[in-house]
Amino acid sequence: AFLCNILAHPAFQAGVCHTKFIDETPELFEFEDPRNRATKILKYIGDLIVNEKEKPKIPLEKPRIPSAPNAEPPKGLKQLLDSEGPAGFQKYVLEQKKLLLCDTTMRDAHQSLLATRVRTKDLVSIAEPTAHLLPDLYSVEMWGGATFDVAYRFLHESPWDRLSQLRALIPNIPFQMLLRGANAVGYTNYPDNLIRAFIREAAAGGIDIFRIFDSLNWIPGMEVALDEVIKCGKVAEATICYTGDILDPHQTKYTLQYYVDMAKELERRGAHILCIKDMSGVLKPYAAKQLVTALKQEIGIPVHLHTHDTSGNQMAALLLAAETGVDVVDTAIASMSSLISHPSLNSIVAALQGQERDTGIDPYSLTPLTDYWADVRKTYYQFEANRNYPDVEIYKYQIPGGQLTNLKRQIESLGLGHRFEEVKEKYKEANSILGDIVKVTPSSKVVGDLAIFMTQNDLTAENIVERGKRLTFPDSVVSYFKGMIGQPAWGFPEDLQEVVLKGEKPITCRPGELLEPIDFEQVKAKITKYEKNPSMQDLVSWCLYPKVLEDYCKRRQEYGDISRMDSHVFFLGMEQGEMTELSIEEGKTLIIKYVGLGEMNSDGTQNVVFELNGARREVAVRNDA
Ligand code: 3PY
Ligand code: ZN
Repeated sequence: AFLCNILAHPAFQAGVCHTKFIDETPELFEFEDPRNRATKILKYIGDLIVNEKEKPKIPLEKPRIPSAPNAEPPKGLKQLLDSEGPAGFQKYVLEQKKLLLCDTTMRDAHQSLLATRVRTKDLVSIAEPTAHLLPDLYSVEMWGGATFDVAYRFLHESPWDRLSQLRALIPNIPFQMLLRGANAVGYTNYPDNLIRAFIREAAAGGIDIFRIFDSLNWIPGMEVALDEVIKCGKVAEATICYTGDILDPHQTKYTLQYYVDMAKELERRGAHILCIKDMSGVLKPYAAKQLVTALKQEIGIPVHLHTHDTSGNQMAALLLAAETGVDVVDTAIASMSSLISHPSLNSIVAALQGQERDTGIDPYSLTPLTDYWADVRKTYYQFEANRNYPDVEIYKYQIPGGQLTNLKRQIESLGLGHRFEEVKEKYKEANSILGDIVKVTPSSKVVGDLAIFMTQNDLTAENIVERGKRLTFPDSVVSYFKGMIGQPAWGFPEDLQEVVLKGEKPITCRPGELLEPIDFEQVKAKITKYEKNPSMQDLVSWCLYPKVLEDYCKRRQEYGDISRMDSHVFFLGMEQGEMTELSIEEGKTLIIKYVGLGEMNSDGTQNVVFELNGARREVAVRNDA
């Protein structure tokens, strides 16, 4: 353990230790007794056993993990990108006849279908097979969006560890992340130096392609991120968020011309790739054809299409886009695809076999990945969005895939579950009151929060300005009207703005121009209570969400590192008589058997009896039931 501490010490890793390093670094001698670590882990499981009511309703078998050949995976576009840089990469993508694919299974697919809950352990288990079976992918989207804070908040693990573990196992496929422009991977604008630091750390950690968007399609909100990604020598995939319907003759705002103008501006600002981000799945197939045709005529950089299959129409959209020359499309492994996720990778590969845009991938070679994800998905059944049929109502409501599930949970937690249909109608109404804005994180949260607020307070488009004078609006709505997430293309509705802000003055510039730069040394001082030598990655995460990080650190002190625990144990605890294995470090594995519940103690705790590597162990946990 002492050696581990030396090897893990940031100073050692940075190569700045000297001959007195050991004498002058007392924390190297502070290693935890494995017995203590095991107790913390048993407490975590014991707590779930005593207090978690949601027990598995289906027998859970271990997922079938395909074995990967004992050899390096074939070289892929990651090698081309590293040797030729973004310009060479861009050229390759443009000159390709094949339709290139991004596999979103490790990020957006589970963000949409499973409330973002897939743990690093389950991603790592399939990483090597993915590298071997899909070496020709344009990218694997495996980071960013909501996965970053969910990892800390609900999975008790660090997204930076996820990045480094996956990077080591998938050395051949470019890694892609979703970055919300000046909102980074959060829900509000951050100071410029934090955005830059985040991007530098992500690039150094292994992200190759940054998909950058602004939740109001406001280009100044993407400016700093775009600049920093280009400076880091990585691929800047600048994004237009698709809203409305270009085929609608009454559309006056989100017209074909609006998107073409935005794309041209992004190209002018140095984007390497243009992404059409159809986060709600409202880009109808013939609109995709029209949009891609226009963009391929008007801009010279590759076009990447991202869409959700909520309506069931999006395989058609991808095929029409492929026919009109789209360069890359987003897809997910079949067992994690379709509905509010993305069209199936396996299906498009099969559809294009022998055709002009043949992807070169054998659809039957993907069965091991499909089986694995089908198995793993069962472990997450409690997070399933359970939307099991295509729904064209999405065209009417325009609610992004991930938000649809969240919104339902949010209103259920407010006791308004029975009024979901009403909230959906209010979402539409709230959007039009706000001036028909782009709806994607975090602007979609503004619309969602306003919709719930309107439902709770019986507000309508007609009475909101009058009645709103006496009401305090949700924080996200106030922040929106202050200009803190950027400026909507057609301005704020002034009467409502006045009512919401109650005398406060809104800003019209980039929030980053006004926010104080972060003093990282000062932040460091706050974290050392939990982490003696915080890395820049730790500091950046702390600045993005201080409260979430503090809770994460506290839980880490309480339970230790539980990231290697099997997922069904992590979420549900254990059944009586069940055994599980957990590796806590190289060569040290705990074999845990849950024996049964023990005595209630006078302090309100209850004993839980385990066998740990064959020996009886009891831990006392608080009984909150
Ligand atoms: C995110 O910002 O997390 C999204 O996936 C938006 O579509
Ligand atoms: Zn998406």
